[in-house]
Amino acid sequence: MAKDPYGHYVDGEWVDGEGEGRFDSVNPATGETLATFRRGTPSDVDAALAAADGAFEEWRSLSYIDRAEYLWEVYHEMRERTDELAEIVTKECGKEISEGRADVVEAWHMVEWAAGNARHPHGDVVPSEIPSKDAYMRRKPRGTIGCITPWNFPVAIPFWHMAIALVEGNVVVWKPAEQTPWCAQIVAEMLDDAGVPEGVFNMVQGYGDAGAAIVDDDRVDTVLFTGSAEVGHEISGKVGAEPGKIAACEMGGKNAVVITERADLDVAVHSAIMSSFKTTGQRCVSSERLIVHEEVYDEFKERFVELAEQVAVGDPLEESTFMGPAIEPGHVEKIRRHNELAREEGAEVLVDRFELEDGEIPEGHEGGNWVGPFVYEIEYDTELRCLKEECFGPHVALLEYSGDIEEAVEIHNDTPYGLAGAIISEDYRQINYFRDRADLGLAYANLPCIGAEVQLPFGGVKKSGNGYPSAREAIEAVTERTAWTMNNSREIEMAQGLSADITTQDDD
Ligand code: UN1
Repeated sequence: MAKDPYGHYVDGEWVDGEGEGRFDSVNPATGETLATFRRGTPSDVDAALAAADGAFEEWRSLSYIDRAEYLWEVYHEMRERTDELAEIVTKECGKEISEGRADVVEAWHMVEWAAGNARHPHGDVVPSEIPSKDAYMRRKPRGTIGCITPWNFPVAIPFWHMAIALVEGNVVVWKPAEQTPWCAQIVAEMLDDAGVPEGVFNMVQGYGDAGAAIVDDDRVDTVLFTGSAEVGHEISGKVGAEPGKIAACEMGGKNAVVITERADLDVAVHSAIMSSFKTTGQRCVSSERLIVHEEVYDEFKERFVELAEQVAVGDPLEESTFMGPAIEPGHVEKIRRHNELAREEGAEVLVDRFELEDGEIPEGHEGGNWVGPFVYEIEYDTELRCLKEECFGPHVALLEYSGDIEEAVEIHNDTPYGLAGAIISEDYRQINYFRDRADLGLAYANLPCIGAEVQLPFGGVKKSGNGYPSAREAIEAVTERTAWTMNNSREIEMAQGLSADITTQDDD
């Protein structure tokens, strides 16, 4: 069994790897070290890829249903350990405990979906012009899938990638986020407990150099990446230049909630607070813009500001906490820079809880990465960087608009991103206009713009991604389709009226 400092999981073994480097898992709410891990190197990735390569033929030759059996084992273990794992998620990434639990629940939902899907039809029967021809779609696994996952959903997102990749017959090399290696260790232990055959699943702990070694290697057929736009665009640029290789990337957003003159303001305030501050704004679907119609602007602003002043920041293990800490000190600095940028660009600051009051920081948590809501209003201008650049924190702009829903959607679409968004309105025409014209992959009405369920496709447009990192659409990224046609007759007959006669010179 693995011991501190924890290592990697390669070819069915817990290994130390080649590197001397170590790194710690740190509780963001206290600054306390939770465990120490070995930092993987490109040569550890090389060993993991060799193991994966060697395991592929045998794994792909199992049936979908047999492969899924291993995932059902993971499902049962994870479900039974929900509360224990929820606490670990919360300790390691700082999300308050209901979010820690939701992360684990989302993970076993994804496993349930992928393993259950093994018994569902895979593909279509397609008609042919020729009655004696059968045509249908089949799928083949692509081979080795490199998975690179973020810290903010340290259990759920790895399973978005890996559950589907494995059931579809692929082998996996996974590089988890360096901020949440403890969660990754437990995910690897669960796959080991399930008896997944050697080499089918491999994990290398570490930083970006280990991730880059996965992306660069020719043995990797698909890279599944969820994380920052900066890294994701680098990956998709690199992989795009390599024929036959695919990168499915899900990145950030500069998401918005549109609140029209027909909004129910109770729903609006509730949705906006959840969208902006849940997970301390550290979801890729979190909202950093609230686009509010002038007729309801003042009332919405008053109510939103009042609540933003009061939301409970504190110990994430307490049920009464709404917002836990930011992930790491460097991220607090990033949030500070975004708050300053908004100020420099002329923001009228309405709530500034960036530096929390002494009494707000729970006892024994002085070493945590504390940061509270920052709310500002600013006149919409397409030149403003603060309305385009993702902060990934509890940082949100109020923008007043006048006119029709068309005006709101124009402001909504004026960012390079397009991941998630919501409209709050009682008018179905406004709602449908938003649904059809807002540039995004996940659209909500009269709801927060967070909290997607696993059976829906998840992913965005524009700079947010190419739309298939999870659920149904991930299957596209980890399989190849074969359009299969078989002739049941002894005669060869062609579609499109194409002649099948072979004429020879003697025929003249
Ligand atoms: C993310 O924001 O990084 O839709 C992932 C949600 C979650 C997943 C979010 N199911 O909020």
